[in-house]
Amino acid sequence: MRKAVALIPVVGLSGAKVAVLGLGRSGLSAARALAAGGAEPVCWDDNEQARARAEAEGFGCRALTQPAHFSDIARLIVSPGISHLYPAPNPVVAAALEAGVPVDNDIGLFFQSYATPAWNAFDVAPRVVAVTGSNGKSTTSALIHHILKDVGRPTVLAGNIGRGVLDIDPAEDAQVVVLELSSYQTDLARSLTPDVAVFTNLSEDHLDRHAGMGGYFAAKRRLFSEGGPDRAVIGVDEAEGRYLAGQLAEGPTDDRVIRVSVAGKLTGAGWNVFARKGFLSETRKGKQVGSVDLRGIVGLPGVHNHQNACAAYAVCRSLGLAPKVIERALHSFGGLPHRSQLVGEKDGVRFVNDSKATNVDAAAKALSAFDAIRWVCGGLEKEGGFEALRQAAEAHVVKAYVIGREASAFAMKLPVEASVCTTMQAAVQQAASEAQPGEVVLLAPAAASFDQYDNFEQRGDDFVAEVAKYL
Ligand code: UMA
Repeated sequence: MRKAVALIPVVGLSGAKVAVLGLGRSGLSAARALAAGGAEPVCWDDNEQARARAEAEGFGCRALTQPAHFSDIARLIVSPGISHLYPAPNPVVAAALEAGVPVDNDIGLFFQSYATPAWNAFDVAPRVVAVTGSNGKSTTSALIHHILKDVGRPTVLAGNIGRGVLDIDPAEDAQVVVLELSSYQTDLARSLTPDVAVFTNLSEDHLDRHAGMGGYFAAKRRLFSEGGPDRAVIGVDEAEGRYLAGQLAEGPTDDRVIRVSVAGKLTGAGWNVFARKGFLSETRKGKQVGSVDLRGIVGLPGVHNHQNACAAYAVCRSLGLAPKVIERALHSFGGLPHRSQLVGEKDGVRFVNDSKATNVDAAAKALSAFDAIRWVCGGLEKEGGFEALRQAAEAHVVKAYVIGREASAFAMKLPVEASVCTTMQAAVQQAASEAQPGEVVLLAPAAASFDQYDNFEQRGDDFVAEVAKYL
C-alpha cells in the first residue's frame, strides 16, 4: 500500500519506465514522486531490506546490471551515496551508460518538476535557493530557512540536510525552497536551475568520488553554470571562490554576484558582505548599507559560523529582507544538532557536539571557535593529513582524547598531547574528569564515523548520551 506523503509529482515522464537505484531517503521519495507523476519506477537497492521496504509500498524491484536490461527504461535515477563515475561507476550505472540511457538524480527531477501551471494564480512566484560548498552548507541553509520563517515567508528546507528534495509539498504562493546540495548531488543532476545559489567555501573532501580536487570543484561549480542563477552568493576566501565570482560577474560592479568573506574587508565596488572581529558589514558600490554585531549570537559561535551568517544574510538581502529583520532572526537561531551544539554545562565546563566536523578543515574551524579545549576526535581518517588543523589545535587544544578503531595511529599523527581512548564512553569520561572550569569538552572528530557508527548523527548522539550520564 503506497503511503500518503508530501511530494512533488515528477513532470515529463508520465507513462515511462524509470529506473531508481538506491532506496534510501532520496531514492524512495524519487520513486514515490515518479509514480505520482504517472511514471513506472523500476527499483533496485543492493540491500535486501531496502528492497523489501519499497516492495511493501508496491514498487517493483529488479536488478539492472546488463545494458540489455535497460531496453525499456527512459532514465536512471541514482542516489547520491552511490558512485556514478569515480572511483568506478556502480555496475547498474555502468550498464545504463553503455545502453545510452540518461542518468539523473532526484535533484534533476525536482528542477524539472517544481514549476507548474498552478503558479499562474500566485501573486509572488516561488523561488529556490540552493546552497553548496565543503563546510557550513547545512547551517547556512537552516539559517536562511529560519530567517524566512521568522519574517513569515512560506519556506521549506530539503536536500542533503536529510530530506529528499521531492519529499516536499508542491509550491505555494511566495514560497522559498531552501536546498542544501552536496557535490554528489550537483555533479549528477541534469537540471540545476536555482534562483539564488550559494558557494560557502572549498576544502578537501570526498576526493575519491571526484577523482581529486579539480573534479570536486567542477561538481560544485555546476550549480552556477547549468541554468545560471539570478544571484550568486560566493565565499571568496579561497582561490576557487574568487575564480568562480570572477567568472560569473561581468565586472567588479556586477551585483548579480555577492562576495562573502571572513578573511578581511572586501573593498570592491560590487555587492559585498564580510565579517571582521565579530561585526558583519554589507557594502554596495563602495558604501556601507548594513551591519550586524554577531558577537552575542549564541547559536553562531566562531568565525566559521560568521561565514554562515554572512552567506545567509546575503541571500536574505537578495530576497528583499531588511538588515534589521535579518539581525533579529539571527539572534533566535538555535543552531543545528551536531554542529557547535551546546549539550550542557557542569562546574564551569561546557560540552559541545560538533560531530559534523567530519573533515580536517571543519574540525580546524570548530577548534578555532573556543579557547581551552578538551578535544574528542578520531575515526576513519580522510586523505590529506592533519596539517590544516595544526595551527588551530596548537592554539586552542589542552589535550586530545582519541576514539576510533585506529585510535592509536590517529593519536600519533596529532600535533597535541593525546590520550588513546578508543570508545566514546572512555573519551567523555576522561575528558570530563580532567577538564578545568572555563574549558570546553568538544567533539570535533576530523574524521568519518563509519569505523564505529552508521553516520555522524549516531556518533553525535553517542557523545550526547555519554555527556548526559556525566551531567
Ligand atoms: N546503496 C546501494 N548500493 C551501493 C551503495 C548504496 O544499493 O553501492 C543503497 C543503500 O543500501 C541504501 C541507499 O543506497 O539503501 C542509500 O543511498 P544514499 O547513501 O544516497 O542515502 P540516502 O538515504 O538516499 O541519503 C541521501 C544523502 N546521502 C549521501 O549523500 C551519502 C543524504 O546526505 C541526504 O540527506 C539524503 O539523500 C536526502 O537528500 C547525508 C550525507 O551523508 C546526510 N551526505 C554527505 C555529506 O554531507 O558529507 C554528502
